[in-house]
Amino acid sequence: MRVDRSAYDVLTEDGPARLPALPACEVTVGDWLAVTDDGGWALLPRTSLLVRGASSGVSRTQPLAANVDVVLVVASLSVPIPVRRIERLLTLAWESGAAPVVVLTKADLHADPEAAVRDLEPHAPGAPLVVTSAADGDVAALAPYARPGTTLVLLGASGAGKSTVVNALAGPCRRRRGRRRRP
Ligand SMILES: Nc1nc2c(ncn2[C@@H]2O[C@H](COP(=O)(O)OP(=O)(O)OP(=O)(O)O)[C@@H](O)[C@H]2O)c(=O)[nH]1
Ligand SMILES: [Mg+2]
Repeated sequence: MRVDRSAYDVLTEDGPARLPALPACEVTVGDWLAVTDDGGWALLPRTSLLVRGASSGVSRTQPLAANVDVVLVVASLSVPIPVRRIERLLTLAWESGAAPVVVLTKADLHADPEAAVRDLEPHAPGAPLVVTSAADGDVAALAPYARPGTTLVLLGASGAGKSTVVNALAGPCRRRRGRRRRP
């Protein structure tokens, strides 16, 4: 769940635990570890790995998240669309092994969201483009990409609307779980 220099916060069947970090081992958020009762652990194979800096040619790359199924590249329709940033994040997502989806938020603040989609389409080949207005909780267009058991990561500039999308997606899940719980 969280990686510090000296320790990892992990979630086990018995609840949260803290494991000592090993210097040479690049564990990251989303990794699955096989853990023994005495605190030993081993890193399990990954299905995907998001890495910062992989395609920009910098010498030191930094793992961001592992085992992600879908990367939501989030941008706001309330400001000019950051096309180059979206292209960069799409590259990062494709290289990770996860499936990218472009999410254009704040449709309520844009006169013609469909025109914005048409303009962006040539810059996002192979990635679905989804328009949302998450402030009023309307993220229905994301339902095909946020099925139960799917792990999502959201990338995008500060203020793009990532947390608002997460809250809109998580709200109904929390209510469903609550109803199922037994006394
Ligand atoms: N009108 C409108 N406002 C929105 C929408 N989505 C988000 N906002 C507003 O935009 C602001 C930024 O949204 P956040 O969800 O906090 O953005 P963020 O991407 O999580 O930003 P950081 O956490 O700083 O990276 C907040 O004031 C939201 O209420 C939307 O669909 N429509
Ligand atoms: Mg946020």
